[in-house]
Amino acid sequence: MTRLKRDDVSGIASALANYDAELVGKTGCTLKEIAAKAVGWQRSKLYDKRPEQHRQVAVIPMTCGQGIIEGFVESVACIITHLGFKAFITKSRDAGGVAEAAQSGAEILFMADDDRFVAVNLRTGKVSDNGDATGKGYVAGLECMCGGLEGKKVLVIGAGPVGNSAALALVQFGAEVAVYDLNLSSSQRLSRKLEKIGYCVTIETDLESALEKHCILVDACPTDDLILLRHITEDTMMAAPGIPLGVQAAGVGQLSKRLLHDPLQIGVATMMFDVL
Ligand code: 2YG
Repeated sequence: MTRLKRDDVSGIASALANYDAELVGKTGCTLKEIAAKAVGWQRSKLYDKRPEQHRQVAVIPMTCGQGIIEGFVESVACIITHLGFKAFITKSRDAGGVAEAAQSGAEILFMADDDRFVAVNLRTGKVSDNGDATGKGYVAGLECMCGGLEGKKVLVIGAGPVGNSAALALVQFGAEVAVYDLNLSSSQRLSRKLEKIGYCVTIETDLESALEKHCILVDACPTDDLILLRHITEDTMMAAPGIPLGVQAAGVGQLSKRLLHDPLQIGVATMMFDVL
């Protein structure tokens, strides 16, 4: 589980409108449309039934473990507000923040300690975990960017919570999925899990050869400089939820509009729709 740093989140709030415009340029969809698609909303539902504005969303700072990340709750609240919901940051932290949120009539809570980042719907009991939401949110964005994934070969790099969620979303979009993880047993666990629900996932044991065979990539691992310039062709499309970004700097320019990567936006937006 990668822990964000202050610098990872410091620019999110001020650049959100530009980020969304960039998303539309890459995928044809807004952040809201990608998040809604990730949780199975038809586009019409998004525009027919505007998400109730009165839904109060409380974002609660948590001081446990390694403590507060400066700018984290502010970024989360800003992303939620950008989607059209009413979000506020509780004055109190930890249990006091939960109590303040409940007493102020908040229906949805967002909070993160060092192990879990969750959204909770107090009314329905629905919970969304950031890892799960990030995986399916990025795949929804990739599906828009690729103009569909039916029958396309996609390589998932990293079989952690994000990679598992991404692999499931990919097979549900009809993609042919392969997975690579440094730890073979993680790949085997992912493959067995999807096999149980009727999907076949190829296990790649060598990253170099896997990258030669795939041009649509989901980088769901916390390793930088994994994807080098020589791995990138004009057909490469990449969804990169992993932090830090796994693409070598020169490769980022090469990929330009065919790379999805952000520290929080897609994951938080998907969590919001996941608990509605
Ligand atoms: O309330 C706070 O400011 C802190 N307790 C937040 C701590 C968050 C720790 N977790 C992470 O930094 C990441 N797992 C968040 C999600 C990264 C996006 N994939």
